[in-house]
Amino acid sequence: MTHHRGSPALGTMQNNLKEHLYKILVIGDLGVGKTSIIKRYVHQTYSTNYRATIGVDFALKVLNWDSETVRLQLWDIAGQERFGNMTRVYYREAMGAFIVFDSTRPTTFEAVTKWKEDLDSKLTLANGQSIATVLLANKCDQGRDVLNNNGIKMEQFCKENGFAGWFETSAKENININEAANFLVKHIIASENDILKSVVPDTISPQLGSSKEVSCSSCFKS
Ligand SMILES: Nc1nc2c(ncn2[C@@H]2O[C@H](COP(=O)(O)OP(=O)(O)O)[C@@H](O)[C@H]2O)c(=O)[nH]1
Ligand SMILES: [Mg+2]
Repeated sequence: MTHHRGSPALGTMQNNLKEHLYKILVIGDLGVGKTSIIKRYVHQTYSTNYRATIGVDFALKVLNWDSETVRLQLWDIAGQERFGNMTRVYYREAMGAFIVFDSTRPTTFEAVTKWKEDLDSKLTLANGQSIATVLLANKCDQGRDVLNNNGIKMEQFCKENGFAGWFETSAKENININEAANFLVKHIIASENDILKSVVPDTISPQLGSSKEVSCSSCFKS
């Protein structure tokens, strides 16, 4: 039986270039520079007074990544920082996060673990891992009291608390923001590959009598 079908719509044809869209959360205490970092990264601007609009704000950054396109959807928060936590709905489907503190204000560093715990308790990847998270010590142009005085080795702190790494940044002087973002994207892509590996085994061996069906096996039924 043959169906006569019209030619496939050109618009539905896939090109070879892969596109990635990643939701990235930017969290941390009030005034640490979350909005400033996003504005610097996405719009190349800096201002000393961003009005705290209540709610959630988005900014989109497009990167060329090894001949592929990576779109980063950066989620800013405003007005909810004082609660020190966010709803699951806000975190949903994020693939990466920046947790920001102000390197001149110790209390904002103390809040970092609280933010990390909130994030990890409400969001995990399909393989049960937490999402790629990078710690930012912002306002490094103003000083690094927190880093100098608390006696904590940051590498150690990152390891113990599940951060992929950390950067000293300045939204004001444009220091390390692109570097931190590239680092995060690298880790997001790695975690995405991990998920794919855990979902699609390298070799598909039929298991007789297995009650567990690999959901994809139906693709191979004739
Ligand atoms: N010196 C300095 N000030 C900054 C930096 N980033 C942000 N700020 C200032 O810190 C204040 C709070 O920044 P904002 O982005 O609104 O913080 P948010 O509440 O985390 O979004 C503003 O006055 C910013 O101009 C930075 O890298 N260096
Ligand atoms: Mg803000």
